[in-house]
Amino acid sequence: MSGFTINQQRDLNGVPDSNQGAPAMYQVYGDMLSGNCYKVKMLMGFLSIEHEWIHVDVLKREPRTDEFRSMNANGKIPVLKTPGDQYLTESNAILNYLAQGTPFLPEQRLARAKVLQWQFFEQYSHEPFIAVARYINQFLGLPAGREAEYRAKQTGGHKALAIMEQHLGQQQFLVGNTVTIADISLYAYTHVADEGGFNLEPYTSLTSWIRRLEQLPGYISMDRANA
Ligand SMILES: N[C@@H](CCC(=O)N[C@@H](CS)C(=O)NCC(=O)O)C(=O)O
Repeated sequence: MSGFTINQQRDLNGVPDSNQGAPAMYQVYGDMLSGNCYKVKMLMGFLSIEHEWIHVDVLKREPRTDEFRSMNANGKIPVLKTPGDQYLTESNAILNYLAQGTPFLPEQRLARAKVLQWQFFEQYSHEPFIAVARYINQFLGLPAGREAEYRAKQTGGHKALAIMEQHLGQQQFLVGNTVTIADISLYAYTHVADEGGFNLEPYTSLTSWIRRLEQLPGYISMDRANA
């Protein structure tokens, strides 16, 4: 018999830890312009999780205020406040927390590890290129002082897109043939990669996957008006 017992019933404050019948509402601090925040909204849409969205303007640098840092010392959105008044940061950690016990997070060990594999890929090999190029181009207006940085992001971004394209040529979703939070993590910045100067047209399997996700029931598009 294993020496491990895992209590999945209560959170760190002893509050029942489940998406079903939670007594209080989740609160999300975020900005829909941010792909990292949008990931959380997208999953909540698919799972019909009731929540309050508290807009924190990323372009006005609101996450950097002392008040905000009392919730996330790292000064970044998204932040999830749980019904037990715990603050959870890091978009992919939030997705794992919310998806627990749902089809968006497989229980089987290897499948679950593959979800994490893609989420770590997203944070290290995808987002730092595609999201940053998008930010420089779309939100800063490609200032001359950051043009070299913007150009340098293109190679890494295309490398990440090519890896996804190759994989999605073989299967419908990133992990197996049903949608998981790995797809949500990668969809967030991929579907707006053109705003970072990445032409997605040559990536035909990738663009089919994008359309496939957009047809799922509960899909919410990335728009501040949808927060
Ligand atoms: N690894 C973090 C990254 C979070 C992050 O970089 N958030 C950005 C918006 S996408 C932010 O809050 N930036 C505010 C700032 O740096 O002033 C996650 O996945 O949640």
